[in-house]
Amino acid sequence: MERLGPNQLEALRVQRPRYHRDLLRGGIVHLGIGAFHRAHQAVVTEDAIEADPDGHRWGIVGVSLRRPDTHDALMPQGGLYTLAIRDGGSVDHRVIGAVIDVLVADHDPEAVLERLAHADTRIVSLTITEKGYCHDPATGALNPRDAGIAHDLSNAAPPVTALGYLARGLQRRRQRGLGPVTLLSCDNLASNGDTLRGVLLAFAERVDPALRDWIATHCTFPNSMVDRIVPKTTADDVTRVSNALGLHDAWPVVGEPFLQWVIEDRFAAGRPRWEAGGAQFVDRAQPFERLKHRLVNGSQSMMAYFGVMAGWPTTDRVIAQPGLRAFIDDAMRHELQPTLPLLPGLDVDAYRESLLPRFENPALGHRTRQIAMDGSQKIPQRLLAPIAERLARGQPFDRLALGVAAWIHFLRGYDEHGEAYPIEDPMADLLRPLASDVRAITGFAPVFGALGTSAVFVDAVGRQLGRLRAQGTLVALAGILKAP
Ligand code: CS2
Repeated sequence: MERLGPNQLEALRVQRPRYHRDLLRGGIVHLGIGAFHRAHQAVVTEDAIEADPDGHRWGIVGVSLRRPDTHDALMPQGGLYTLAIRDGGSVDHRVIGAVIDVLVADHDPEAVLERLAHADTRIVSLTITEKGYCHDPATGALNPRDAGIAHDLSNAAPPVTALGYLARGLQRRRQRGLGPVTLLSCDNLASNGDTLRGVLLAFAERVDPALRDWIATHCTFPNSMVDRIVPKTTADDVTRVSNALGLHDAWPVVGEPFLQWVIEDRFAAGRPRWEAGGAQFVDRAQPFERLKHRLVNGSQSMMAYFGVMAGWPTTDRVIAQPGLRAFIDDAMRHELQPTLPLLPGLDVDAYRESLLPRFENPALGHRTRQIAMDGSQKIPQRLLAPIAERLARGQPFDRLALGVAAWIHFLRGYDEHGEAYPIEDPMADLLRPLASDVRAITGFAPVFGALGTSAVFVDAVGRQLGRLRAQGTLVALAGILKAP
């Protein structure tokens, strides 16, 4: 089968770029060009380029820190790839053209630094996953003990962390007298822009206080909420998409129809007309972040740990269990939704009701093991923050405590059928030895913070963990459904 590439665009029978790709310039540098970026921000950018006569300024230069796989798959295709939107039995294909180059920092660090310091670059966006911020998950502050940060602060070249690249790239911009840039985090962190600003300024301060001040004055860090379920692309997806296209696409992306992007409109050097692709601009994104991190991601994490332990490999299989569906619905309705701030103009009940159908989309195959990764970085904003708020108000939180207990249970490394799985988490080595003792693990401050000192919290999690261990997931869930 012939390979997808710029020469085939005219003949494609699916939606394809409706603009002159050769005019595109790299206004955006995106760190962490994984499937999520390619199915979310890049698609909204594609719409913006098409809608704006001046849109060619917003081509995307993607950067992978270490892995060459996206570069190796996309560059022989001239940056083109297919987005397959799957909803139950229906599928819709679109070839996206917004990515003009992919750099691999490990192979060519100089090219990445030069791109950050390029006059065309106006936005540096990030999907580097939660752990990429090298922060203390409980507080959001930079963790100077992180091995990558310690390496990058020691001036050893080249950098190994995203923060190291950002600081060095911005240092070059400053030295060259280049204009400001916007640093746009698109990761699922609480106040993601503020968190990025905090860790980057703390890092830059240690490099050179004048650099810190330059960044604080010249760069903006809008908070944003991003949402689209994008499972890891499988070999089967590659075959199915290539067959549908009639051309071999080495690395398409697969996603659900739903897409949401809520961004604070604070851009230092302009931005694409992302509204054309459905992005929503607001003064404050944090209320939307909370809505999403708690209802969508909090539910997903709970489903993931129950699913891995009980042997349900995908979220649609989890939600197909009657007890599970009722549990997630109850947890959202009674324990998560009541913690949300006011969201003027949003029907939160309708939003919540739309989530179960998204989780049970059978065409996605969203793997519970994928979501279960990096729990130490996810649990704080997804489950612990709402628990802390309920605890402060004297409200019950047994369902969320069961969710946290399921994560701790998962850390033992084998499921209820005895099958072992790897714990993929940057804090795995620290957490695993603590996981057998609820007091020890909840005392682990980088994840639990002050919540770990609450006897009410520790007892509640301990009770649910005891039930999971003694009775298994299904019985423990049935028990909590009967609780008042
Ligand atoms: C998931 C998210 O893997 C995970 O942690 O919870 O990737 C989730 O699917 C997205 O945030 C949905 O927008």
